[in-house]
Amino acid sequence: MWSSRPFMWELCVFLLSSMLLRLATAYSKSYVMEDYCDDLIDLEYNGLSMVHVRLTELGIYRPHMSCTFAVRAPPMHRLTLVMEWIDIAEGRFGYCSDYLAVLEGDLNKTYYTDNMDAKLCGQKKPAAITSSRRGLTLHFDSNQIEEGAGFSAVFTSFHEGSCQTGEFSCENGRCIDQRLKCDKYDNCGDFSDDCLLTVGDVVAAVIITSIVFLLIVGGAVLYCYRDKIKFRKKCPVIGANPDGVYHPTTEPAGKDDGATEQLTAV
Ligand SMILES: [Ca+2]
Repeated sequence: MWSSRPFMWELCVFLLSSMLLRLATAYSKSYVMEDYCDDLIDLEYNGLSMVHVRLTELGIYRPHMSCTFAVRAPPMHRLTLVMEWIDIAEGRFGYCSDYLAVLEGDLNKTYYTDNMDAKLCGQKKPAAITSSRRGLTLHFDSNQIEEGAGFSAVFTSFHEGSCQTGEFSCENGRCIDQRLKCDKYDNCGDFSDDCLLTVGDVVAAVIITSIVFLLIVGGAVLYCYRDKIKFRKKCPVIGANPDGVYHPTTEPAGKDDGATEQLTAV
């Protein structure tokens, strides 16, 4: 039991340092779209493999909003766009009063393609969207009538062919950054990089288990120590007085005095 403690400690240190290293080398970044209107996020320039974007941090988006946000993948790469959730006000008769448009290309040259819905609204998530080139652009527009919460989406850079070291091979044949595996986001577009537990979940579980283990061991040590003290009190050392304190044996006070008296009489 005691010999497992160093191992647990080393495992905790390893997992924590791995987690800190992952955090130190950022490969993903979150953006609030309304703070980056008309901006282009170049993944290669920023050293990113994934971009998480949310329309607004508020509970509801602003009326009369018009905002464009673009992402560009590194050379020889394309983009997967996965909508996490969407809540955009629908008009009557299936007409989108507010809408999100997903367009091919970056800010300078955008266009609709057949594999994308022209305008997204309502609360139904579309299937994963794949760019045919390096760029994808989001354009959001709202009127003054009614608003929703907006949307949250994930852009992921990928390439096809042979995956290199440090890349994860998706079941759909795409290669993505290995670090995107088990990060709770569907980066492959087919969920094949998903896991039941994320890296953060595993680290948290190990830390909690270690704390519980140390508490149990510490409690057991304290319990035994307390029992040891009780035992000593119940079973005093042989030769000790009932008060538990040992006193050196001394002759009765009057014995020496009597001997002295006899010698004096002689
Ligand atoms: Ca993922």
